[in-house]
Amino acid sequence: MAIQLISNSDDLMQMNNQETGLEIEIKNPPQDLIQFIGSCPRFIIAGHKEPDGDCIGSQLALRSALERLGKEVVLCSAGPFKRTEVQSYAGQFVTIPKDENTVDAKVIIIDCSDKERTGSIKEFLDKFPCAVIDHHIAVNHSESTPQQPVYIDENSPSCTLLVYKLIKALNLELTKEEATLLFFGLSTDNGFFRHLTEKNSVVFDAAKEMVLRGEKKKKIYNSIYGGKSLDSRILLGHILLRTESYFDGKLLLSYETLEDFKKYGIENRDSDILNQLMLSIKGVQVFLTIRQECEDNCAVSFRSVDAINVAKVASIFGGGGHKNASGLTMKGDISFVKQKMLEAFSSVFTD
Ligand SMILES: [Mn+2]
Repeated sequence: MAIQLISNSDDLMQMNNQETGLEIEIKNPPQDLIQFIGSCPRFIIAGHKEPDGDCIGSQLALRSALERLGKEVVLCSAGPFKRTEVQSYAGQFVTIPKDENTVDAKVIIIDCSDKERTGSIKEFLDKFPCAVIDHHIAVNHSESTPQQPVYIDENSPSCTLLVYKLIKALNLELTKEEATLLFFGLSTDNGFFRHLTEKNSVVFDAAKEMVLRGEKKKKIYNSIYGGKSLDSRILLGHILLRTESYFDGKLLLSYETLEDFKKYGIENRDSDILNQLMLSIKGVQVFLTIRQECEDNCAVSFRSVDAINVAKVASIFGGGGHKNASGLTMKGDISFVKQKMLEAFSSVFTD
């Protein structure tokens, strides 16, 4: 038994679940999207810049399904493919496709609802009718229409789960390759099932099918968590040693300097293991990393546990993401950004 939520509000969602103890239902694909796919023989499937396993897994699995329906598909990404687990897929993507591959094409954007997040390919994508499939909290997305179908469900733990539902809605059975790619994306975004709750049994039902049909799970686990460099562990050491504690240990903060960035690059970042280590500390509710990526700009990443909604804090500064995982960029150096972040969180922890 499940309830269909009619509100996008996180707070209402939590209240409903606390009161009823029922499942969160993941939305089904809108008919607009099914028709959008049916009406066109050629698609450009694009994702966000700096793609992760969920983005790549969704794009590749959807391409496979659309090709089985007889469509021509080209995969676009602005890159860079820095994460170790996605590097082997880079050769299947282009930045801008050849003209002959885009005649009368339609675009499907995956794992981001803000076109800016597609990076350098945004202007190219703007020339085509465009659908969106995403699971991030979208502040200003439009209603689904036949010209611009929108399939967004922030309750979905991964974009691959929405692609899974779409493949089903297209009356296709998963192939082994699709099941593997969908599981790869699902387990990337939910930290190999660490971030789910007992309310997510619907997710396990989908995962069960992916597991039964796909590759060995140990292989997928190793492709996500193995293959790291020694430098990535040394960088982790630097970041751990700089950790500062605020609000009686409820918020931990650390930072990566411009020197770290130049020396180790983003390919040696391993945010997943860093966040996991910090959030496992007793009493910690928020972990915040500030990364100075150029002289006057920092990227900030938030992770939280339980009720703290870090997407709300990120949105104050024009950022976004999920309730327990969000981020933003801000002009300024580390000490300036740190000050702004502590001010923002002081109201969270003193309310
Ligand atoms: Mn995702």
